[in-house]
Amino acid sequence: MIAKIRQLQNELIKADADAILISSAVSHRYLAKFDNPDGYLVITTKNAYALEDFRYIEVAKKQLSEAYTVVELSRSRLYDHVNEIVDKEEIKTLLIEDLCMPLAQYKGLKENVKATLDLAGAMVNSLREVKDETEIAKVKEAQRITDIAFDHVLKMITPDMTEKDVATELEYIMRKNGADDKSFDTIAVSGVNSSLPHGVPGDIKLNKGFLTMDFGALVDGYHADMTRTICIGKADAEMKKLYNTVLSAQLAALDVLKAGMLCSDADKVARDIIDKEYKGCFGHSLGHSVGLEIHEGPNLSSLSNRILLPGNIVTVEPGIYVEGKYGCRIEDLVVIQENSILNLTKSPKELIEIY
Ligand SMILES: [Mn+2]
Repeated sequence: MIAKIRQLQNELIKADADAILISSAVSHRYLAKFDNPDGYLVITTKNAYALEDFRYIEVAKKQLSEAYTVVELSRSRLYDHVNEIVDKEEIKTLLIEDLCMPLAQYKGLKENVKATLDLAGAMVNSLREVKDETEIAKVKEAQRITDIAFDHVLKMITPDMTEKDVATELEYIMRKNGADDKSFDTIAVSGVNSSLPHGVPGDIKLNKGFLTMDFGALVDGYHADMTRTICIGKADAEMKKLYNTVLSAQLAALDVLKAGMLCSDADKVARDIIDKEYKGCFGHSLGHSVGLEIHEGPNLSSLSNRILLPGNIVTVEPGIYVEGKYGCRIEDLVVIQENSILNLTKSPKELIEIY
C-alpha cells in the first residue's frame, strides 16, 4: 500500500501538483486496499489522508493507520474536511479524478474548495497498468476459477439447455468455487446469435452451430476474462475453417507477445491472418488489459502506439463474425513478461462438438 502511495506522490511531483483527491471507487480500492465506494483519499506529495464514513471507520482505522491519517467523514461536510487538509498541507493545486467524476461534483468542489482544481487525467489508471505479484496472483486465481467453470459446463451441456441456462451455470460454478462475483455479464450465444460479439443470452434452446461463451470470475476486486467457442452438433467444413483461422490468429499473437512490443503490432499479427480470408469480419481489437476493472489500458488495438511492459495483464481474443450467420471468438488472459507471456488460461482450444 505504501509503495503505491509513494509512486503516486512521485507522479504528483512530476505534474507539479500539491495533492490529488481520490474519489473513484476503483482508485480507492487500489490505494487503500479495501472497498468504500463513498470514501475519499487525499494524497499530498508527503502525506496521505483517508476520509471514511462511520460504516467503514473501524476497518479503516485498523487497516490504514500506518499509511494514512484517518478522518471520520461526515458526508455533508466533505468540503470542510478537504479544506482542513488544504489549509494544513498548504495545498495550492489539487488534482481531481476527472475521468470518472460527475460534473455536479466537480462544480461543487470548484465552488467550495480553497485550492485550484486541476485534472489528474489517467494518473492513477496509468499506475494500475503494471501489476505487482500480489495483483497477478489474484487475477491468476480468478482465471483458475473461470477455467473450472468451463470444464464443468462442458461436461453437462446438452442441446436442450437454453443460453440463459448455460450462463447461469457458469456463474453458479464460479461462485461455488470461490469467486466473489462474476467479472461482467456472462455471454452465452448460440447459432445465428454467435455473430454478435456481445450478444445477450436468451431464453432460447441452444441453436445448432457455434456456441460462444465469454465469462470470468471476480476475486478480491480482480477480474478474469475468457472466451471459448464450441459447436452444438457437427461442424461443417466451412465452420472448421473459420474456427481454425481464429485459433491460428490467436496462437500467432500469443507466440509473439512480450514486453517491449508495440500494442498495434500485436493486433496486426492476428488481424493479418484473419484478413486474408475474412476481411471486415474482425471488428474489434485483439485485446484489452484487465485488473481491478474488466477493461483497462493499454489495449491491443491497431490504433495504440503503447509499448507493453512486464506486469501488464491482457486478453488475446481474436474473433470472426459473419453477419446473420455465425461467429467465433477464442480468448485467453496472459501476463506480459520480459521475453514471453505467462498464459493464465488453461482450458483446451481444439474445436469441441457436443451432440
Ligand atoms: Mn475480453
